[in-house]
Amino acid sequence: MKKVGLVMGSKSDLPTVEKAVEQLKAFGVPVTVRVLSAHRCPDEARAFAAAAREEGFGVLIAAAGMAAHLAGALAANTTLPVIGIPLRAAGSDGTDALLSTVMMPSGIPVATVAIDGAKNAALLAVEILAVSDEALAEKLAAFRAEDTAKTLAADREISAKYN
Ligand code: RP5
Repeated sequence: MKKVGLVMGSKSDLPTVEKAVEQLKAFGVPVTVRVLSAHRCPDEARAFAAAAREEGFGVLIAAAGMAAHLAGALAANTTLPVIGIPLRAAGSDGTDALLSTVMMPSGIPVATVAIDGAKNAALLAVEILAVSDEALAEKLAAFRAEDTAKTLAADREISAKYN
């Protein structure tokens, strides 16, 4: 199976990014986790993205806060799909990172999830890999069915209490 490369701009991003790592591991998807900043170590970030396809990655996820150029900088150096997670950061509600991540110029796409949307980033990465992996697609279907069952159980509980 292709690997997911999960890159964060700073170690301070880890508490949010860990949710994506956990979700990928729950699906049995191999993940490599790195700290690579578009601003503080641009050469290393570029090299990681440029070598990613050859090294067996199928999708990259980039999480960054503030002037969040990481996802775009990785996307500029690979034709693998790149998913951006804009993050809240100290003194920022995340809207700066959201716009920095989502507003890519034409030709270099970044699939951007919600602010702090680490779980959805992982699920989107799994969906991309599942396009060519039937076993993974079956796991996704089971995950959705479980989610539906939980919501309907909550509906029964709330309906019994209030209706
Ligand atoms: C971004 O700046 C990082 O992704 C992080 O969200 C933010 C702050 O980084 P630190 O100053 O905490 O290292 O590049």
